[in-house]
Amino acid sequence: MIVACSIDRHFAELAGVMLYSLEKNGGVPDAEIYILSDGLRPSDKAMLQECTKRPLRFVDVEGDILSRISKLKTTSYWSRATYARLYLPELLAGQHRRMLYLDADTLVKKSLAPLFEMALQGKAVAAVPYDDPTRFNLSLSRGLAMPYFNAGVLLVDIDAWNARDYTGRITAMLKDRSFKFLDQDVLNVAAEGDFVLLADHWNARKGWDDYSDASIVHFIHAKPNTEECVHPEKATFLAYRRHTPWRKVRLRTKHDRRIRTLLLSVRKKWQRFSAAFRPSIFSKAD
Ligand SMILES: [Mn+2]
Repeated sequence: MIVACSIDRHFAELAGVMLYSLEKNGGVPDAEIYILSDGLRPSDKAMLQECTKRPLRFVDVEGDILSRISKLKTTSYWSRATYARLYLPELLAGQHRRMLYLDADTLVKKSLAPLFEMALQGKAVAAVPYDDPTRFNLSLSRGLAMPYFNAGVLLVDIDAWNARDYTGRITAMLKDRSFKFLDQDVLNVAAEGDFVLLADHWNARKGWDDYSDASIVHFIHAKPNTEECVHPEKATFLAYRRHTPWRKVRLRTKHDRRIRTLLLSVRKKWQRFSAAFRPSIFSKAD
């Protein structure tokens, strides 16, 4: 079995703390850990490795995957790495039976063993649904009561995923139409009627009175490595963070975030600019 995560440099710190929590509380010492890396530097990888005893398996986003995702829409919070994870089951085909995908902004609080033992009834995906799926279904123009899941904790039967060509269908859909919640929307549409509903404690997002009931905490809004975050589980995050190489790094501020958004928009403009000129260079050679 596999636990996987997909990140760029910006999420390395969160992923590091998540990996520490997985080692400490996850109760699945035999699980192999895969990190899909979009531009991580050797120093980032070394720091991530310090968070866990298990050897991390890094898969760099390059070549075929990169060419498939580089044209898809990204934003400051939906990076290429969020798409790259949709390709993991293809990459891991034939090697493993089941994959638990965890967002970097999660913390493992209890044993994950039940997720690897539960029956998936032949379905490709299991995830925690939203209590009220209305707003998501509205933008997807489909039945308002249809179950809609959060994709930050995703249990995947790798063979079933590949047998139904989820990756291929998802890539085609992302090219064909636009989605408000991008990769999460597209996963929900691809998995319509084909997923198992997990109990809330596997992806405890908000509205919990007592997080001691949660098996996996998911920081969906302010991230716990920021000053503005007031999440009740931020203290747990900071306690775990002290066991990682990020222990001395200061928490991020709103100012840091504004700078990052600005840099991303400059980079995007540059990418668009250079992409506009590239075809003319190659067409001469044809
Ligand atoms: Mn998340």
